[in-house]
Amino acid sequence: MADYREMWQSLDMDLEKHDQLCEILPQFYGDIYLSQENRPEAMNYYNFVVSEVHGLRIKELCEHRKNGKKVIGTFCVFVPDEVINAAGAVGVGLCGGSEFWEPDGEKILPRNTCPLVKASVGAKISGTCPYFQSCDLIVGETTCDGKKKAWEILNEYIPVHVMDLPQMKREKDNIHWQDEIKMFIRKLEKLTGNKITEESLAQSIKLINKRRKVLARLYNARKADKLPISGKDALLISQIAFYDDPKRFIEKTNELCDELEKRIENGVSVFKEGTPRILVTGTPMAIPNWKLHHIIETSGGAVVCEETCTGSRYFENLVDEDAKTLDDQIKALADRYLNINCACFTPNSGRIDDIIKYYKEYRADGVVYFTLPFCQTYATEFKKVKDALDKEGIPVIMIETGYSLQDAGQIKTRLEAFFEML
Ligand code: BJ8
Repeated sequence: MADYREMWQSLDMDLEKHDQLCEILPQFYGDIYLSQENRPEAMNYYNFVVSEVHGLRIKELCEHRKNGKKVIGTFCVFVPDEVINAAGAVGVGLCGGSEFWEPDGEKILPRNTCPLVKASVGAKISGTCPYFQSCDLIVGETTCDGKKKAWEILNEYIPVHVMDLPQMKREKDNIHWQDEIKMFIRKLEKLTGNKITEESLAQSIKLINKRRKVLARLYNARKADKLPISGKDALLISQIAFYDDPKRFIEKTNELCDELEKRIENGVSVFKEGTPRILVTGTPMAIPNWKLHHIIETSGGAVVCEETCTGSRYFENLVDEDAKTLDDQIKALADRYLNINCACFTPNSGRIDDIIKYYKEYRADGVVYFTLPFCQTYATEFKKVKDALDKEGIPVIMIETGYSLQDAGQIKTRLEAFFEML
């Protein structure tokens, strides 16, 4: 990597500690990703993005800021990127997926907090995440209790705007979410000095829909009998979508999809015939959390789809592009976003329907239900999901695991036994 120390210093980072993080990542990535055989050529772009994760992309963000653009950090797929983009700002996903940040998070949060929350807070207070350091504003949301309370603490370090996400999906909740989107628009207009117009919002809706479409195209390739790409690689691409420049991401991912579709035509697969096809469902996997996919794909399984926020929930359903007035566009945004089936909603039966639908569409053989420790909503929802899957005769196993690799052996043993049964 080029020398970015001056840039990191200007972002007020803890350079010594950050060096420790930079030492771990290449080895970790190499072991998990570069060890795979027969990867699509076009994965080189994503390898490059990861190798420059704290370099080139941060340099781009610094340049945007020099040119007067604002950088907005988000933690949840309910926060509408369309609004950020329409305000002429740049959005970056900030969820922490590394064990490295947990001890710092634990300095101010209870230990029995979800690792995603601990790592996200730890990334900020340790001054080792250049994305956090580049943000002018971060946007929280009222989803789980852990996140909700974390915003109050993070607000001591960086300005936070919280969107009040309803927990039910009635008409009045839709109206409430439209109001929240309006408040978010006003907040960003004030911060950026740019007015969000029907034109700018229409353009952004089209752009973000395009990103959804290319991810849907990628996932479509995973429905093939012969899998042209590993689940691990697909997960990485979804994770990168959260912080890469949207236009470039769309272009590069379309190139990759061209290659995948050719592979399907030619019957090229990255797995040997008969490998059990696995649908993963549950909590999001923030970069660089590749643990479960790696274990599955080195224990005799192949991940064909993720019903998660770093998977289908991020790209399914488009925003209606025909909405003309600002009010209609806001309504179209609320309609699309409130279709996301997160376990923080009650009831959340739409998620069960999605799991069954994807299980069939991707021709999966079994379901791995993933939950991060202390995520009560997803852990509790397992009962309802399992009952429904049992009724359908769909095999499911629950894996609750955090970021540490200590339990990897034990998970591997359980998964091997599960795959054998399929
Ligand atoms: S829409 S899944 S991104 S809230 S932080 S709820 S894992 S205890 S992330 Fe999420 Fe939005 Fe829902 Fe998706 Fe559990 Fe952890 Fe909370 Fe989490």
